[in-house]
Amino acid sequence: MYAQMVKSTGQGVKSRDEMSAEERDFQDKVDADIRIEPRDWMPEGYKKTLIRQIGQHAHSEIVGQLPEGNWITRAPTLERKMILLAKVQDEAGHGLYLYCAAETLGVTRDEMTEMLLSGKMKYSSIFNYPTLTWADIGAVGWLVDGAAIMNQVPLQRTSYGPYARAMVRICKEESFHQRQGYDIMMRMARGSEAQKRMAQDALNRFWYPSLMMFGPSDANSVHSEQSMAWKIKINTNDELRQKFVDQTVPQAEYLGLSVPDENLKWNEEKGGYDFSEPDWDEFFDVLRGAGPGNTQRLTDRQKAWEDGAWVREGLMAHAEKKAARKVAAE
Ligand code: FAQ
Repeated sequence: MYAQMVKSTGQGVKSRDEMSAEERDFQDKVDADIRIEPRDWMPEGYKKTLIRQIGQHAHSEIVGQLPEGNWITRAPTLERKMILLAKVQDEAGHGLYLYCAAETLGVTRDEMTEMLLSGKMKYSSIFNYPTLTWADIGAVGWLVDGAAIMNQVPLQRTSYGPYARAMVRICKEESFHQRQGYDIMMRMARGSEAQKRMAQDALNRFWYPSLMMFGPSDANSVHSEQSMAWKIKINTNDELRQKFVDQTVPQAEYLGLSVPDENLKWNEEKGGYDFSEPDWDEFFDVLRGAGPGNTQRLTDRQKAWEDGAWVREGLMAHAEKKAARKVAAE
């Protein structure tokens, strides 16, 4: 049933006159910042958009474990290994809170996983880029978690209660993730010449993919207008991208690294940096499945899903047996 639900909802926002009485009441609640809870009436489009966004977000957390998990066995010290292990486990937890939040909307985790594996649901473009060196783990924490926080802090005020509540804890943990990444970068940037080169190379490769995390430019965003009217999104993609650049450039300067953008320049008038757009053709290629790591990521998720089948079957058999015993006892 979910297959038909994932279709884009970007058909423009209804005016008040076009809304039904139920839709108007719903919009009034959203406008008054009253949280929408699972049992409340909600428009089908609101539900679909939430399932798409929360599901995609959950998949991103789970797939996002792969590029970092790859480095657990190669972390340079025991302390770094423990920190990275904790971070990767946190990402699994984030995926679970988010799957649970999506399940309150009537979709199951199994359905969402099958949609991911068949390519009908997405995960964040960023996780299709490889982590080639230890400095990349620093760059992922600093830039990728930094971008994730920039996007997720406002989502703590999103209109759907279970999603907003999941975000509170996720944001706290993401702050630790960002900090540990910056700490790795600081150590490398102040290390040997070779370490500094690795740090700069990681920044060069992760800068533009991190900017892509915020989604296409506002002019090409299909869902923003409606999602913002429903307060599923609080800011536009370009607003958050600008905030991220403004926050991150001074951090790069403090590290003594240079952002790979010749057009980067402080703009006094707008009170923010002018910067180059990412290569949007590359972004859409990655979304279509042609990024450097798409095939590997989905192959890994497919294998994990198949390897875990016996656990799911065992749990189902146990639940069925328990239910049958209960019926027999009644
Ligand atoms: N990647 O109309 P819009 C993390 C798609 S969590 C892939 O602007 P929307 C933690 C979009 O789905 C990172 N697809 O879409 C971590 C739509 O296609 P559709 C994930 C993308 O939804 C750190 C189409 O393009 N965070 O990193 C992307 O209004 C380290 C048109 O775009 C979230 O998911 C993309 N980057 O805005 C874990 C946050 N951007 O679905 C491990 C919640 C756009 O119609 C290690 N999500 N698309 O086929 C959001 O805030 C929004 O969904 C946006 C996109 C802002 C991502």
